[in-house]
Amino acid sequence: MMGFLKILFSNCKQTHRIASKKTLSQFHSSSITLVGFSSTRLLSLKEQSSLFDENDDDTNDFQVMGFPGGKVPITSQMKFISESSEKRLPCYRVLDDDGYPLPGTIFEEVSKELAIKMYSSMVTLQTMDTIFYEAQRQGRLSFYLTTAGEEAINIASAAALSSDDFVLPQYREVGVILWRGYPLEQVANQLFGNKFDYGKGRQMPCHHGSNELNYLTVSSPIATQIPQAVGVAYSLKMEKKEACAVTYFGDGSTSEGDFHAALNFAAVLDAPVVFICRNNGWAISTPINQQFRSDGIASKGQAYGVRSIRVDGNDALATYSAIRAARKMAIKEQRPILVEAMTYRVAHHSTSDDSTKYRPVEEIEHWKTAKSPISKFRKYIQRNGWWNDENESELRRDIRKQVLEAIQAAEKVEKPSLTDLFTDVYDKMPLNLQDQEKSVKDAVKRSPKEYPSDVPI
Ligand SMILES: Cc1ncc(C[n+]2csc(CCOP(=O)(O)OP(=O)(O)O)c2C)c(N)n1
Ligand SMILES: [Mg+2]
Repeated sequence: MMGFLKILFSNCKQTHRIASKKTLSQFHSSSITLVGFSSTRLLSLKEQSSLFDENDDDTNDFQVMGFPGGKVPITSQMKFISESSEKRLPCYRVLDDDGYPLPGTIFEEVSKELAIKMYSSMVTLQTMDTIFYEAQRQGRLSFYLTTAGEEAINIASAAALSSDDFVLPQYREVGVILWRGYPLEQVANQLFGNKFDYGKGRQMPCHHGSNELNYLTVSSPIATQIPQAVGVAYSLKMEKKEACAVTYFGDGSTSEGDFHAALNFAAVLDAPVVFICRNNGWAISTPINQQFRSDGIASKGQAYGVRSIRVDGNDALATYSAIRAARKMAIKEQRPILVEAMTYRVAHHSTSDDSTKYRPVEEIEHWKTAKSPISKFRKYIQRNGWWNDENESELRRDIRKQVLEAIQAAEKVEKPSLTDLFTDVYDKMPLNLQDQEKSVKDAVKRSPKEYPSDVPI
């Protein structure tokens, strides 16, 4: 190995001395021999000119070398890049746990009106989650997933976006669609899969979506939305729109190849997309140290050429400020931005999970109480004189009533018809689907007791 490096380095000197007298093609072949690339490799004109840059090492002999992709400093030292930096990436925070701004912090000011809207929406999300979770435990819903502990990421990020931006969510961001105007009644219709559900009962509960609100329907397979968001962003770029694509995903999703392909595509296409990773520490029962050995997610951005930030996702003001800045850069500079929002999933993964089986109850309690994003933001608005205990009880009473009414109404609505299973994919239903529809309906007629009586045929 050392012998090979020696040859490589001495070749480098030789090449440099004769480079200025050579033609472009001759220069290519000597450089390519030097770095061990195949001489048949095709180079773009841009790459060729960087290879043929006579100023490469004019000033400092042998210190800089033009390779495909740009100039690289040359070193005689064999030095491996460390697998980790000494210090972990810092996490941007505005408010301390008591809701006081940190000394010297710079953040986007929010008006009283916006702050109250953000706070009320976080409480709505929390109240709604509690009631729907209980409804599932009572057997009224088949499945539910809460956003508990992640209310600030949901609401503050949504508040920082414009309604023209396209959102491609995972499943723990119902607060984003609520912020955009999706009514509580519609949340309930989707959960019960009734005939008013936009998806006509064909998706699992918690798979919300709305064309009107530029919120693409949640997909169950993890991470598929991430490369799709890059495609959406690229189309916005081609249409020269003043908008970006925003995609949400969890820490676990970054173990999928889709995450990596998406970051790379976004970087090389200069796509205006904001990647928001909710690093909540867990992918169901798998902790983050079994997902990756890097310093979280933000550190990966640089490897792909994507500007990145780590932010305290339990701090509504920090999240709002970071996403506002990210959106602005994504659109103005036409580039992707990666935001890693640090948080903790306070609830079980879903109603199919019991998280006390794999993590200490005290840890959950600590995040639920001392680190609650809702309490922190409440302290801030209360200190500003924008909120008081009376407002609080009135808000909670009112939201509870609205959610209960939405549940009761949605539960009574008829289910979508069996025919809806076969529609909406093709403009004209193909013969094989017509056959399948007939065979399902015949089966129901033959054994009516085997089929739910509340689904119209
Ligand atoms: C391709 C794929 N693999 C596995 C699953 C099962 N699954 C559903 S959620 C989940 C964990 C995802 O964790 P993370 O992305 O961190 O999101 P969080 O639930 O923590 O918000 C897994 C493995 C899936 N839905 N799709
Ligand atoms: Mg997670």
